[in-house]
Amino acid sequence: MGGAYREFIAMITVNATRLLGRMQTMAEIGALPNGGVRRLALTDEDKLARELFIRWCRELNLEVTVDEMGSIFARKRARPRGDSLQPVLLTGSHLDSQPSGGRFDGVLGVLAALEAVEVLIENNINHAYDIEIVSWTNEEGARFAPAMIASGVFAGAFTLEYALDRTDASGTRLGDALKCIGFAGSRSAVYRTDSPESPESPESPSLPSSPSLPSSPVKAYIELHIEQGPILEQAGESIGIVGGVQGIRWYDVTIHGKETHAGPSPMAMRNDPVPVLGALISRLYTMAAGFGDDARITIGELSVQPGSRNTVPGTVQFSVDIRHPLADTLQAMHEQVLEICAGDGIGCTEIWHSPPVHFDAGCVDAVEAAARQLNYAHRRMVSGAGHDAVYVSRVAPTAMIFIPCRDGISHNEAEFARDEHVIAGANVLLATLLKLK
Ligand code: HGY
Ligand code: MN
Ligand code: MN
Repeated sequence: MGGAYREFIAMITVNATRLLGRMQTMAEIGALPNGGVRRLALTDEDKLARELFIRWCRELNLEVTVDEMGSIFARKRARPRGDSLQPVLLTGSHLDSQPSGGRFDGVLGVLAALEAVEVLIENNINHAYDIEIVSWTNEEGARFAPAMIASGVFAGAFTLEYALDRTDASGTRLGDALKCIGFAGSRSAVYRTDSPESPESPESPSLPSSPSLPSSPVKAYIELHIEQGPILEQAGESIGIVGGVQGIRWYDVTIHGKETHAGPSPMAMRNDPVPVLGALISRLYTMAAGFGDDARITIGELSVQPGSRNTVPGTVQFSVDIRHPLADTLQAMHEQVLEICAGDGIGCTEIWHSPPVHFDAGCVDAVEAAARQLNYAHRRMVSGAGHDAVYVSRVAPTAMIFIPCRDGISHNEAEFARDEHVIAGANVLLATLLKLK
């Protein structure tokens, strides 16, 4: 590749107006009154977001397929086009959100990938590998636990059957919700480089009718995401070179009591689970604090049955999310959760374990070289949040790119990233793909 062409390539940047415009259009789907979004996985809002993304992909003549977990893939063939499928450069993130989520979480990675591909098309840039954009189903785990379940199936961490059988709070199966929104695709959801052709299921009208593509070797996976924490903003840096993700473990805890009237029964005669809840929560938070500044604990779901103010509860249920960058420490925390949440009338089930991961050094270096080439202030860091890149890194060289978000706030309607950082992240993604192509 001649010097002049190399310079031309190095100068290419994304179309800021187009990317920011698409981010805004996508944010209108499931928009909430305070600037956030509610697009829980496989709801009608998620369906609308999926269909909008597919429309944009097909306007670029990308080959769109949907897999058995409903993840959407949009492929740009290598240029010059080989006569068979080339190894693929995979890039993307997710479109589903938290119940009152932000409009950047996940969407940034999907739409920046779309923008990068459009820049390659309009500049007729050659690339030896096919480039495929992916929007993973149910990254958040807010409706169907665990999180990152579709990329988990892709990487063999979960069986397809297990994933399709997950149910939400109302008892709806993930597999049935997929069918209900017309995204039960039939491209293999499990990453295999030799998967046979699997025609899209004709009965799902909203599925793209293009021929399905067997998966092909993934040369690399690069995901752009907001940091969802305060580090980059506090340091005044624009780009995070993400070398890994901390470990996560999730539990469901149930405390059994006995329903009775709130009035007549003397306190000593009650079997009230709420005082037990108070003691457990205090011990769990004290435990986490004992593991230092890198330890995390969150109780995000809490429910009381039957949920009447003048009935002593029969049961109390709550979720526990613990995190730590070090596997051994996370294991020690895990053992203490089980010890604390043991006892008569207390049930504790671990429902998810995502060990800490370290990304591929070559991919991480490529991201750093791209940030340096574009003169963005940057730093290497570990992600506190889980991402689909965690599971994809089990089967393909992987790295992530972060941009700052205001006050480190995310999973909150106030989530916000500055235009200049959105564009910086997309430019680093484009430059990284150009280095890997
Ligand atoms: O839980 C997480 O860290 C991610 O947002 N699913
Ligand atoms: Mn996310
Ligand atoms: Mn999230």
